[in-house]
Amino acid sequence: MKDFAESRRGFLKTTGAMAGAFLLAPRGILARTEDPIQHNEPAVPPSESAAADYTLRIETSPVEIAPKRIISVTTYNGQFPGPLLRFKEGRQVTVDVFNDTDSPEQLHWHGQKIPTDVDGAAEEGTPFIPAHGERRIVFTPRPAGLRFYHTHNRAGANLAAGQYSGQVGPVYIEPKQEPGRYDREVFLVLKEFEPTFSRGGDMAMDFLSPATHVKSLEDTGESAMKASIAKGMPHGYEVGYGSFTINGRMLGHAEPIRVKQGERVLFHILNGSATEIRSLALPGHSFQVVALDGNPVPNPVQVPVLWLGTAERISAIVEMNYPGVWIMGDLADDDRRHGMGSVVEYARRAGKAKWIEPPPFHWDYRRFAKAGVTAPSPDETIEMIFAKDNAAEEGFNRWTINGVAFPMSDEMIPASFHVKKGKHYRIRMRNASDDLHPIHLHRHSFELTSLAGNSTAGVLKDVVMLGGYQEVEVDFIADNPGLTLFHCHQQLHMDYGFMTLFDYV
Ligand SMILES: [Cu+2]
Repeated sequence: MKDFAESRRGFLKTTGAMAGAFLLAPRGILARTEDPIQHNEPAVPPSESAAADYTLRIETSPVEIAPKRIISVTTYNGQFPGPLLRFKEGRQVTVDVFNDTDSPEQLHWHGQKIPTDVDGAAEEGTPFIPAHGERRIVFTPRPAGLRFYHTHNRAGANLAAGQYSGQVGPVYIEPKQEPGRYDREVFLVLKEFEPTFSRGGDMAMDFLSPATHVKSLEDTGESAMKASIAKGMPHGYEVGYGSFTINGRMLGHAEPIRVKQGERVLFHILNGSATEIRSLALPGHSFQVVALDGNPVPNPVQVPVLWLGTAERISAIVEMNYPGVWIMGDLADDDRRHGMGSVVEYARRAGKAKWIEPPPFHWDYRRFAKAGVTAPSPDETIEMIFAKDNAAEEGFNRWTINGVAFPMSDEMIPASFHVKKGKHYRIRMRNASDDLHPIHLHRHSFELTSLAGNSTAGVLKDVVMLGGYQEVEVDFIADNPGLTLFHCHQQLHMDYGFMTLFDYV
């Protein structure tokens, strides 16, 4: 926890952002090479021999998630989460990535508008970091805000691979101006470990609002499922977990987040899960949501509970005005009891941390949107329908976009959707399955423009939760040429077909 908390005031008092990154660099990051005095100078491309700004080493390491409870996972720099990387918007960085494992790896810079050769997705043509090899990655980070990095390998049936591993770390790209006034920042990475396969198991979904189902999608999905079950097929595999952590420690086994009354703490929260949706509440407190997926929201309102789909991020300010020792935890009792929480401890307060169930609350992205505004019409609307073939792929559900499952292949696959630079596109996504999908577009941000038939505007994201039998529309400007991956971020779904490519024509 210590590595991920820092004093904002202290930070501002030091010699600047780069010096801050140096002073606060968690274990495992090489010191930055620039002199902080130089940081107003234009970025100069480093020579091949110059030292990198950061070094990441992919390696299998023991991680102690609770005293004497040690798991072995693939990590960045032997730690979980991977080190917090602080970049400055628009200032070029060099990252050396060493792969000490036996498999080629991909390191994806989630949420950044960067070129395909560094984005970190083989499907877009990014070169692999070879097994026992290395790759130097040079790019100019943007946009500002909370991003992250993670492996983009397919896991398939291998629960030690892909994002089931410990290959997740936060990125913070310093904006020119921070949204909101706060005293300090705390980064939280939510992540489960010890995955196992199970059959069935229901995903929480009734938290999403609006809850309107599309009858035709429901009819399609339900009849496909009935036909499959009638043929004697079991439900497709799902994944469950043995342990739950925040910043790699189970609830009760980390240093508490120590706060003072009246302090305003800016939490940067990342759902680093491979497959799960997470929630978070802090008894007696509310969260003022200032950014979603790193992008400032038009309407930073207070909410009692946060919900995050896989790969979503929330930046929220909590005013510490309810002294005590509290569990900030997931609403799912079982997951919280198995570790999904952190203790928040006020100064001069002691005792056992308390959990209080928050009042019922629905998660609605529209709360944070521009009131009364509708997005302008796009140049083109791209229609997509998502469907599940129950247990169709060796017991796993196979997923399709417009009837096509993305092939599991090492070959480059041609793009299915084509865009022109500078044009404004709308993707109309219709979910003919009962599962919730955290849908992600690489290398672009999108604006939420319709949620379950209700128009909205002003919320910019790179992942959106699409509820079962619901429809969502997002708009994006084609402003970053090159192959662009679009997929469900649920590892089991993306690995079994739920993926497609855009190209620029
Ligand atoms: Cu999905």
